[in-house]
Amino acid sequence: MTSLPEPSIGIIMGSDSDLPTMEAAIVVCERFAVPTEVAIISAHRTPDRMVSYAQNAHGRGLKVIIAGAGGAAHLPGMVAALTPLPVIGVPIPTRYLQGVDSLYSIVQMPNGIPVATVAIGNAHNAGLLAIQILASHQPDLLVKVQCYRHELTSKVMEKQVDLESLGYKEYLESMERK
Ligand code: RP5
Repeated sequence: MTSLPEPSIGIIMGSDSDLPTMEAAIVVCERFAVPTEVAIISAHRTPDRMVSYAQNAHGRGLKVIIAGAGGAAHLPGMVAALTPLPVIGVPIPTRYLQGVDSLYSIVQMPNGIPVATVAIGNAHNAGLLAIQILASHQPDLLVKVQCYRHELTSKVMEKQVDLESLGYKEYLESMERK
């Protein structure tokens, strides 16, 4: 019998309505073949579940927690208060305040209990940061991160070549067609 790999990264969110935003973090972890677990955990609607998850996370082998929440967005900060693991907060865009509320709530942590906060809606960067935290002590993963950075550089340089050959007007038109 083959057992599933133990998850290293916990990706949690306050509601299933956060999943479309948080999907980008899951996709990044899949790209780097790092096992994750995904869970809906609400600081307000399932407070006992949040406490239990956060307190047991390191004992279960998780290394990093990514927590997305919108509005009052207490989940990342409360989880950070309950676990010694690094917590990365993703401010979820909201209907009326566009996620500025989520951002301010998540980023304003008191001394002693940090949450590494990414830009509003940028679960992709949260996934990458979690991968980089793991990679700091996993040489194979560090090489993958370096390859990813090379890919980013190559893409920019390809664009530069196109910009120079097409001129900016045609380049803009080609962007609009994409
Ligand atoms: C927060 O409230 C969740 O993280 C979500 O972003 C927001 C709205 O939740 P739903 O009403 O869509 O379940 O706790």
